[in-house]
Amino acid sequence: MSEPVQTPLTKTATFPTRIFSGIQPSGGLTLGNYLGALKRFVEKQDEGIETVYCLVDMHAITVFQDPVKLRHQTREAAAGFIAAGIDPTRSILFNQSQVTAHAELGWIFNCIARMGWMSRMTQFKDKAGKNSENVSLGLFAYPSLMAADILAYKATHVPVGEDQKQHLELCRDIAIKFNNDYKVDFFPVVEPVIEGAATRVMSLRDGTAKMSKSDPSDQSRINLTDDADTISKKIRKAKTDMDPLPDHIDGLKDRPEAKNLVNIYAALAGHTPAQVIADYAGAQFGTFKPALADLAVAKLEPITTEMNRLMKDPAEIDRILGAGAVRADALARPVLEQVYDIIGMIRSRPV
Ligand code: AQP
Repeated sequence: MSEPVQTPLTKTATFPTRIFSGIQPSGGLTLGNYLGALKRFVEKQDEGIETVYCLVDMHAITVFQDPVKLRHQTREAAAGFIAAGIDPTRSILFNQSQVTAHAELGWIFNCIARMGWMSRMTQFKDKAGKNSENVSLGLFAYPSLMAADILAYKATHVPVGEDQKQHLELCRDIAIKFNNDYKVDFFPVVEPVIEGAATRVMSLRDGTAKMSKSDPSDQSRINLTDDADTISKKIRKAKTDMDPLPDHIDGLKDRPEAKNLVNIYAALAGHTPAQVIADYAGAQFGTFKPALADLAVAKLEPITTEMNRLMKDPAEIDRILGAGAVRADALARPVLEQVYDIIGMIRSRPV
């Protein structure tokens, strides 16, 4: 069966096409991160587009991270990127805190973004819950640092999962306001790239909640570090309803758990959900779940095995991230220096 059609990227008028995206090392990578983001990152790299990928460790600390675990998770995420197909000689791969332009531009964008814009961010509301007085200021300012991540590279396209759409709209608003305030055509207005059958992978325990690395229940997600047996067990135990799969895609409406498993199957197989339904029309979950488990193991096991191999040499991972940071800095620093000039900061330190 054929792969779902990929939409060609629309070229912006004055800016060359450049992709930027990132993932927080706030836990282990999940199947959601893989299908919604990482798989797309690899595709864009393989299409020959200039790609800059970042482990956003400064975003991760908007919620407290144990320092030992954060270092481990950052290396593990880097291993996940490489194991999934990111080639650090073709893509730039680094961790955010090694390129200080992100934090510097993030501050400038804190002075561009409006409180009202930030207050409307649903991810902040979801993460802060009823505790908004007690969460970090960084969590509130998260989208403005994210805009800095992207715009420090004048990136034009950002592959992400569905949940990041609102943050990217804010990034566009920041670029437009900066350009208008300073009467320049300096920052591109970025395009989100939200593609594939699994732009929003849901929890295996609740088809209405996003699969997330920080969900307290490990059963809710598939981690890229899970072994074959664990993946199979989690899929077989995934919450579903009692009905067989429908014979038409419309039959998945109001069946969030069934829809989620079909979407995961489609994304892993490179099919559309309609093709999966055509193949499994009328099948019971007793048939569909083992097929999905086998497919998930076949696709994920090679990645897990390679991650484990890479994690045996943490110094090599650090070297790759350091080399990526040098390349990233060479792109971001001149952009930032121009921003300082545009906004009227004196830059007179002897070099
Ligand atoms: N469930 C998901 N389905 C599809 N895409 C997803 N992404 C995350 N979860 C899903 C995409 O992965 C990229 C990196 O996300 P992130 O780690 O920066 O932040 P997040 O979206 O907040 O991911 P988590 O797993 O939920 O992290 P925590 O629990 O730390 O908040 C993004 O492109 C995102 O869309």
